[in-house]
Amino acid sequence: MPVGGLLPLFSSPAGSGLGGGLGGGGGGSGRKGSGPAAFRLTEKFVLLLVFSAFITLCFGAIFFLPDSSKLLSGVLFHSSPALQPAADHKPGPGARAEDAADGRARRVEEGAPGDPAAALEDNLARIRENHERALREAKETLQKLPEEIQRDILLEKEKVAEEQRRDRSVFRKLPPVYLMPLIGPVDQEPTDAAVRNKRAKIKEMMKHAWNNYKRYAWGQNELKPVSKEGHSSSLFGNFKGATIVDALDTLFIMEMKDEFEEAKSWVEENLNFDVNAEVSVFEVNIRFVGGLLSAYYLSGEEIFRKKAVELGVKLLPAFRTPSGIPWALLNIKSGIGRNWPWASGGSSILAEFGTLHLEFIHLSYLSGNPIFAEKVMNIRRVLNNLEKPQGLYPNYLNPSSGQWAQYHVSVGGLGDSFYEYLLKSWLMSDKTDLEAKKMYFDAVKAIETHLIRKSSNGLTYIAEWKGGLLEHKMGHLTCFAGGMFALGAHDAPKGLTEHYLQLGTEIARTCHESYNRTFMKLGPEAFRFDGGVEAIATRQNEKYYILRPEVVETYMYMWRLTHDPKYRKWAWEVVEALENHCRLKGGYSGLRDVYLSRESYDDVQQSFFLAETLKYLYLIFSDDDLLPLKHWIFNTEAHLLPVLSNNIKKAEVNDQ
Ligand code: DMJ
Repeated sequence: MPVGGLLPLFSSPAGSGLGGGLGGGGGGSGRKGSGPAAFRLTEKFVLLLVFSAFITLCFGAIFFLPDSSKLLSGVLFHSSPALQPAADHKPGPGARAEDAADGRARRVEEGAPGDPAAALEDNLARIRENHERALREAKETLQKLPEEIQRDILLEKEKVAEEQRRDRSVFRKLPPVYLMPLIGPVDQEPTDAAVRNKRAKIKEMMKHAWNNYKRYAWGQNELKPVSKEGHSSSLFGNFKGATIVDALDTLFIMEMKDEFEEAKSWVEENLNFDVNAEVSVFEVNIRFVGGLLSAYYLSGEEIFRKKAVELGVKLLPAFRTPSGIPWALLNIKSGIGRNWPWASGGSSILAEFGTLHLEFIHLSYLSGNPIFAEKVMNIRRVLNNLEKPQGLYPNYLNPSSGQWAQYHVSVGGLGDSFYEYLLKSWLMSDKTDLEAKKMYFDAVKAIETHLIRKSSNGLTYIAEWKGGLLEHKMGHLTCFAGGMFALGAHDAPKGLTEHYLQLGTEIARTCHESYNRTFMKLGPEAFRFDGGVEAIATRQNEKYYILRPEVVETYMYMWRLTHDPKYRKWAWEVVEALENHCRLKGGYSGLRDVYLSRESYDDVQQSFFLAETLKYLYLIFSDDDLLPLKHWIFNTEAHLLPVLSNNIKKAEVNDQ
């Protein structure tokens, strides 16, 4: 209720979201006007709406301003006489913005907007505007008769169902598609025996992870290696087989042919999207759509294309918002979407709606239907039309108003893969998508100015920007950015190629340090550069490691682009640490605290461990002719998509 209850206050599709649910639950038209029982039900509905509006009014500010204390402290902070430029940054007690309210000496980050009061005023204006709109919509709904509300609900449901029927029929028959001759999906063994052995070891790790999943959790989403049973996170709703779909291309590349065949058979016989499931659009896109597309391009097996397009069609109703910015969550059966309730008053998240582009362009290419590309090009148009604070992209966007919500900026969680997809859109288009290129380099320039800092001992890190103040923390997720900077370096604006390669090198080093400064030699979820520490997690809830790939991802790009042997050395350290601390008889597990000398397991073998971590490690110990970067793009889940040279024209977007 708290989630759905807030939704009608935003827009008509959202209103239909709750309405659809209630209508269905209440028995729909069967009970309409059939007596006092039905009247009580609609009465309840009206009460629910009033209650929702009340809750929103009372608690809206909490959603919109979870960091309001920091903004306020920013105001005090700004008036402090003890301001110093960022270049003098010396982490230590007192460097944190939270302390500003205590009246101790503080500093404002150079390049942050000079006026936090204005930022606060902006945020408040946005809140006011959103609340007023919410109230207006609630009032309009309340003025309707109960029968009218029910009729609207039914009409909306029918409309969604009709659209879904139409979409499905369009895609039933897929056109012939020209598959480019693939370069490098399989390769020769490395000639150097030591490298060959290391690569063989990583393949053995994949076998261990796969065999245990097969033995204890076959068909489920993920494996619990301690309990030796299946695990499913709510991200996938009732979808099944996340590990199978995520692992397909790694199995192919490692030439695990029998395993690839059994995975393919499972997809043919069991992968079913006709379920009543509320899923994360982003997760399903990067893991399921991405995994199926990649398997199709590598193997040429038609079943993977068919399933990818079928799933893509199922995701289309997520875009039914006033701005076309998709919902984060979608009920695949009803086509009704909503956003995470914790996301700045029900906003959509940059890293989620900004991480659909690569897969959707390929869906249009493979289906011959431009609709997918149109959806993601519209996202880009909305973003391009918005003013960006200091050239930065905030993490939250209201899909009803098409305006930014909170001013939080991050290259880690909530923002990360949006930047990655800008660069990769440019590369995947065979360098014809100049708009993506410009957006990427403009964004990186702003990030460098406002978020990237150097610690007093010379470690470069990417901080988080909150309404103009910096939080000197870097997430494990942010570590992918080293590889991204290096990958984009070649096409950087004049004179900046070396600079971006260097930036990639420095981020890789910082992330290596975050691993090296732990007992387990595996990095924490987030590490800080304040309170006298550098690259160390200081909060208990940031000390875990869940088999994430971002650090080895950066090593992979750095290795390919520089061939500096230290990246193979560092990658091997990760292999040893995984073997020493995460490997169990029943598979691989994440760790609750990487600073302890004794393992405490989280009991989850994440599907991305097979899709990404092991794939990147394997590539580091392979020759460059296995999947050359010139011809292949890795989606954010490390699934492979070929560069669409001239063929992209066949799926060209009608970008009205
Ligand atoms: C993966 O699912 C993807 O890499 C995503 O972009 C971010 N998080 C996980 C792995 O950490």
